[in-house]
Amino acid sequence: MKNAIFIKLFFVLIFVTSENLFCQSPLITGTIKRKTETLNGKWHYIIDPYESGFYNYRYQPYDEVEHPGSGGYYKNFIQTDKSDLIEYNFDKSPTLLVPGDWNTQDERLLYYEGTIWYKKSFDYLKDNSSNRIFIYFGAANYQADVYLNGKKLGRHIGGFTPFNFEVTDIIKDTGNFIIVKVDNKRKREAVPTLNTDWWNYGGLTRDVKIIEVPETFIRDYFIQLKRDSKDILSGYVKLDGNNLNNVPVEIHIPEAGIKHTVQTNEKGNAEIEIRTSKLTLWSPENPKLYDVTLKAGQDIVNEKTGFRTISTGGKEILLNGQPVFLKGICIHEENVLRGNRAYSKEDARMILGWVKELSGNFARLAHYPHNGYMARVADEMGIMLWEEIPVYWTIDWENEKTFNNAKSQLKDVITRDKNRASVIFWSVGNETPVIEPRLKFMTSLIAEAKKLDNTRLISAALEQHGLEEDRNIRVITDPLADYVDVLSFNEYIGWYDGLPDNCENIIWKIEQDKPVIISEFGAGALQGFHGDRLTRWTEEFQEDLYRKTLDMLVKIPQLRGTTPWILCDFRSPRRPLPVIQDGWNRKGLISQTGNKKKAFYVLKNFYNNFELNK
Ligand code: GCB
Repeated sequence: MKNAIFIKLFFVLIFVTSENLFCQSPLITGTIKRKTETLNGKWHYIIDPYESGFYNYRYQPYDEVEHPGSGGYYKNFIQTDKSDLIEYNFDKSPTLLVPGDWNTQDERLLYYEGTIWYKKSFDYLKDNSSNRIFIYFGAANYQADVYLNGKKLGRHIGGFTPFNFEVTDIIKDTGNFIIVKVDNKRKREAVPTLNTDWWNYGGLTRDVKIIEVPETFIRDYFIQLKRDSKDILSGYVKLDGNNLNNVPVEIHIPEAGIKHTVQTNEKGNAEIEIRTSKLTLWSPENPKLYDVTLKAGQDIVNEKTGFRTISTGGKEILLNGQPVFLKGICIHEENVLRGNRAYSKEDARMILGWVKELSGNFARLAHYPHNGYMARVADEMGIMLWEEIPVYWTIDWENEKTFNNAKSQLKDVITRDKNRASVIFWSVGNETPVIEPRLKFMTSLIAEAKKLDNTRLISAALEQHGLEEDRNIRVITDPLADYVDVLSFNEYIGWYDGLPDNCENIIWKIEQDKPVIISEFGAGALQGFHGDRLTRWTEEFQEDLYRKTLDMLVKIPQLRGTTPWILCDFRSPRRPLPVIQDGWNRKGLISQTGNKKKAFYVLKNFYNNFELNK
């Protein structure tokens, strides 16, 4: 009897911990200059809409049953005897390029939502036998189950944030095979949820690489100017490994004459606080970056890093203490010329180059974390950024798992980009409805963002409303407005909300004493389609809307920035109108062919001439 209870308890324990058995390692930051080897390139793939490579005929996951047989794809069974029954073969299957969405690499996959299996073989020789090895994924949309050499490493949920697994004990010098099941099915409880206005690109959409580090290494560090201070660098360093206590960590910024050592505690953590008076602060006019090196034992991390302050005071946004107007534009993570997901440094240069051409100094990376190159290139080019998590429209507000999912996406993007001077905002969502459970959800995310990083501004793209007695009087009544540092809202007056002439009648009554950013406005136009200013989808309609909207917005006394919707046309299944849309949202200022529409020049002209009355 006692034994039976014990056995029961044992199984309960296994069940309770099984979610954590296969778990990711904490995220490694500063991966750019570490010792890495790319796993990008061609990966074999198998399309598996019924997930028969994952579940047996009783719908049990092969990787959880005692006798998986030869069915589970993760084992990569290969026929060795002529009588062997194996109904798949990765090596004879076609290949997809990684990084890259699958939708645009195989005609059958344009609208595909489901599971695809990826496989790559590789050899890997360690530099040093005591070193530790991780496999790092920039992103996989949406759920990834990862296996190395037939062993499950874990599962990651969320399509736009990085994750890594330690493989030190599994990786071999030769003959490794990594298999990833990627599933991009949309789900009600997911983040984002079922309905969005962008393409559900699936696959291993960002870089995949091997990272090799010493036994004890710098897993994470944060070094930025302390909130409201121009002469104290502060943050922390976190080591991972065996000998964590009392390790000296050296922080070296030669150009600023900084050489400073901190000692870790028994958990391998150390606080950083360094006084300095020699820093040239980062700004769009002078995007100064310093070589920052951290050394702990045998580990070295080195990154180009800028330092600046960002804060608000009354209706001002203050960059390095000076009022600034954010001349921005929204961006989706697409290379419009290829018509697919953007993933490279070159893509980032092209996209942010257009922001510069627009005379912009700011970009809103909508509506999910973009790849890590964006913030690095923005650092170099001097473009301030708004980064966002996909808490979009109709999230499952009362579901705790959904909240935890949103929270970990927030944590991961902050972990990845917190040392980038270009990033000045963390946004916790877009156009979420003003209902009770959502307020708790959103304010908890705001609290989390502040806890992780108190040096940046927090916002969310809210909505505005017309008063019942007079629809032309526009107000922000959302209680979330009290929790954000900057009041940002979207408005589509002239497109979804009357015609552009209506802009002249609008009266803004914004009671909140906070800077205001118009996080979206816009109109659809097919590049090359011309007509009068009242004909929808013409460049003239869009141009007129931009003129009238900007005239209207400058009357808002607290206006401190605009990010119209959007830099480039982008793919969206919500947009089927033949000839005009054909699956593209046409609110871009730049077309599918890379041509600028008339409204591009209206905005450019506005940004060139607008000066903040200080
Ligand atoms: C919005 C959304 C954005 C859409 C846009 C549109 O308010 O935030 O994701 O794509 O409107 O084009 O309707």
